[in-house]
Amino acid sequence: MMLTDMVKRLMESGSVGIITHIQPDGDALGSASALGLALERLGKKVVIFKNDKPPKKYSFLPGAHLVVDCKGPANRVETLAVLDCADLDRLGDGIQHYEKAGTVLNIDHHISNTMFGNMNMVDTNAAATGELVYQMIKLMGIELNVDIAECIYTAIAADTGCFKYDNTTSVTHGIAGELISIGVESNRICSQIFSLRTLQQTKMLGRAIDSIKTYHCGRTAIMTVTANVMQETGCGQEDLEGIVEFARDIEGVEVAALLRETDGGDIKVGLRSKEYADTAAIAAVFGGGGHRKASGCTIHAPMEKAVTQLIEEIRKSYG
Ligand SMILES: [Mn+2]
Repeated sequence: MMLTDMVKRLMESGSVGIITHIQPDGDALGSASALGLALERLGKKVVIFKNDKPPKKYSFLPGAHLVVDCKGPANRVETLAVLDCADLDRLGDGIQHYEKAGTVLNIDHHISNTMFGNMNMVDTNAAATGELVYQMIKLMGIELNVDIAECIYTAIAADTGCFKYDNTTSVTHGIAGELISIGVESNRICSQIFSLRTLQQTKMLGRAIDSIKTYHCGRTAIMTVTANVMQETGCGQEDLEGIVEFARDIEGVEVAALLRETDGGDIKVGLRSKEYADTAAIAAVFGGGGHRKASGCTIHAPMEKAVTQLIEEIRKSYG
């Protein structure tokens, strides 16, 4: 499938719905807003179906006037663009719009995508779905304005860790360069989505860093956060985003993990590696998964036992 065919389909559609995955991230939200604003400029009737509450740090994104709750009534749209969503489970309550839609366009960059669309464009070389949306908007012949550029920039910056992760290519930088020349303030967006923390989140970061223990001659770093600490700091799960990277970034560390005790007593684990270790394989032992350098799983055991089990699997992964 070519993006040109998808763009042709969108140009022929009077009404277009846009939806992304549950627990939306910057790529999902930025891509949806960018495509929505572009289609609006073409005179299309556009709605963005909001799936879950977006993280507050993305509330600056333009295009809020297009957003409706995905739990609302499913009015049939001629074409539904599903963005950054690997499979239908990830649509949550949005599945009703998928079932009612005329043509479904599946636009994504996850290797695990199940090709659920009538038209599928899954490009695993794209650093972000935002790169694909950028290309689509170009094919529509729309001149980018600052609002659309900001959405695309946010999408790409979010999925590349502000151009640090190894999915970042010369294409990524090329697009980013053009967006900056249009007027995107790169420093403001990158600070907003990666550095900005509430006081509570900063206190939590302190507690998590304080908990770090290293194993395997310093190659493994483990952070633990108990349900008690969550309560004391007043933090929720979303407040822990990115914290594990402080453990990974320690000199000499290859694998880092953050273990969080849930109210139910299970342990949620986030794993990161620096260069070579396959954290997806480690997570898979516990029924989880993800990417090579970033993955997650749940361990059904008390904290101490979970740590013991996890460091044993991490040790095995060093061979
Ligand atoms: Mn993405």
